[in-house]
Amino acid sequence: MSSAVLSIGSNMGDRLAQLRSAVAALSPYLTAASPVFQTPPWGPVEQQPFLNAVVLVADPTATPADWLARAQACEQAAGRTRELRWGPRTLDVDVITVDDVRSEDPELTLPHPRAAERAFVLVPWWSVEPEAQLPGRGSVLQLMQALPEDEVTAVRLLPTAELWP
Ligand code: A4P
Ligand code: MG
Repeated sequence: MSSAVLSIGSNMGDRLAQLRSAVAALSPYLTAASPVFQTPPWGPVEQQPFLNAVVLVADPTATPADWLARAQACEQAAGRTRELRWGPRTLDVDVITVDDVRSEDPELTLPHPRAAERAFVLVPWWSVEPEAQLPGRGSVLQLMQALPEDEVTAVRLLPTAELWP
């Protein structure tokens, strides 16, 4: 069995519709989806707030490369163009983990190298899987508690925006 954790985010256009498009495309593999959170932009680029969520997916035959290809297919379907690193995007789908796989490959680094520092990944992930572990880094709850409190509280639940079922 191959199980993956994917982070989905959008800060351009109809953000919620784009998250829903990713969930629809991944629905054959979906086992759970977090609520939607509004999150301040992370990183050096000044830009609009994001909507973020985390989805759990499983497929007995999928390789890590298959999950990356499926993530990128979702981005392309949402009209994603790659202009600026860390810049605004209609849809970003990052592979956070695939089982316990560890990889330094720049094409697919696992776990995602910045996941442990990102409240916009950890808070939604913890909310859908409270016992989750980030391979090599420990529990998602502890990683979340290690972040500055204001970064965690800035990740705001959008109560009316269910993604799934
Ligand atoms: N790549 C390597 N490992 C992975 C992985 N685990 N998952 C490679 C996905 N891709 C991986 O990614 C660049 C290359 O990374 C790909 O070719 C892939 O082979 P990209 O998605 O094309 O470029 P990017 O998204 O601009 O860069 P990067 O480094 O992925 O940025 P991030 O980390 O995705 O950050 N703030 C909030 N609040 N919420 C957000 O969702 N997102 C970003 C983007 C910045 N700030 C944000 C958010
Ligand atoms: Mg990305």
